[in-house]
Parts: sequence; C-alpha cells; structure tokens
Amino acid sequence: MTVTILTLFPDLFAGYLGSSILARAIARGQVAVKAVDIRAFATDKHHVCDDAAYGGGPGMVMKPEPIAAAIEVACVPGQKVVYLTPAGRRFTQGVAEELAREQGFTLLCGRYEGIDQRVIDAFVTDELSIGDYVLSGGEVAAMAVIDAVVRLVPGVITGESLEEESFAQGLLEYPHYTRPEDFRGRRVPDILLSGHHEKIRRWRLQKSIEKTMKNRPELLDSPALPEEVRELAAEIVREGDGHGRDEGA
Ligand code: 6GU
Repeated sequence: MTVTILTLFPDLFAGYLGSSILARAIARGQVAVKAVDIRAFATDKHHVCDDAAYGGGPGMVMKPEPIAAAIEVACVPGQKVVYLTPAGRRFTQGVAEELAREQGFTLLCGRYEGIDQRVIDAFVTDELSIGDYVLSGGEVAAMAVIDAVVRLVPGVITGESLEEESFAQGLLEYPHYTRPEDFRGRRVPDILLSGHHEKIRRWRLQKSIEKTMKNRPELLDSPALPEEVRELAAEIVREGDGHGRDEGA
C-alpha cells in the first residue's frame, strides 16, 4: 500500500512514521508513506499557499493552484483523495477497514480556515474527520488515519490481536493484566490465573460489556452484536451492580 500525504508541514510526519509498528511495516516494504510539501508546488517567488477569503471574514484559505499541482504530480489517477477536515464524515474502524483494502490513497491536510472549494470539487473523493473537535490542521488526523489503516494491512500485525481488540466485535476492550500478580496490594483477578479458558472468555466478554455500558452505551444498540453479547448484556442489566462481584474484579 502506498499512502501519499499532501501537507504544508511534511516534517511533522518523520518522527511518527519512524516509530513502532509503522516503521516496521515501512521497513518490510508492506507500506510506503510519502509526505509531499504542497509549498514546493507554489510557483511565485515566496511560495505563497494561502490568501484572504472571497466574501470576507476572518482567516485565510489555502489557494487551489499549489494543491492541484501537487495532486497532479504526486497522486495515482483513480485512487482516493481524502481531504481531512472537521466538516468530514466521521472516521471509524469501518472506514479504516475500507481504506485498508485500497492499493493506495492520498491524504490532503488542510490548514487555516480550509482549502478553496474548487480543489475539493475537482479532486477530492472523500472528506473525513477524526472527531468532533477542531485541530489546527489535518496533519494529526492524517497520522491517526494512517495508523488505524496500516495496522489492518494483511501481515502488518497478527490476525488474532486484530480480532480481539476494541470495535472489532463492536464492544470496548476488557481489562488487561501482566506480572506481578500483586501490584501495591491490587491483585490480578483470580479467574485469569485459573486456566479455565471458557470461564476467562466469558469474564472478559462481561467486562467488555460493562465497559461499553459505562463509556459508550450507544454501541450496545447495534443490531450487529452477536446473540451471546445481547443475552449477557441483558443479564448484566437485570442483575445490576452485584453482577460478577464474586469473580475477583
Ligand atoms: Cl480531519 N482536521 C481538523 N483540522 N480538525 C479536525 C479533524 C480534521 N478531525 C477532527 N478535528
């Protein structure tokens, strides 16, 4: 997979791409990420990339010509051009799964008030937002998208750790523990030391449901949840607070 980032701040990406899973995927040749400096495509002496908004109002708008030139030179025709903007469609695990199936795509990072609408009309295939808050530019969002997508590319991380994690099953993750068994008087739940795989699986599912009820209750309304999850959720609601108290957490 090849990801092209169009940005006024290409240097922001080096540290992030040089670390951990992403760096390994790049080193193995599973993905290539290139950050392209939009400013290099401005043809005037001072490489100006922004200007005042027609119609007035505060803030600057990114000019269309440098962005268009960058897209025409750096992007593969037919591949998606994703504009990162707080006005975009919400980026979710489902969207990450869709992008992970692409051969390559481009992430266009806006700054200032945004980019000229005509460049969006001419080139952009998708607009994505990573959440309901305003960042000063699309770069941090681009890193979030790259991270979430690259780890879904086959071979980048093992299948088992993908299927277990938050959202893969429509629930938030259960709690994790490692050594020591006793950390400052807080013990690892006994069930995790018991070796009963089926009991551990049910306990983790219960903890996932409880976590989801507490932090993201709307996720439990999904019709896609498996029957076992619906039944256990209903049981937890029926039994209320006391559920699972004797199981060591
Ligand atoms: Cl994609 N861009 C900006 N500037 N702010 C955001 C965002 C994107 N997603 C959430 N906030």
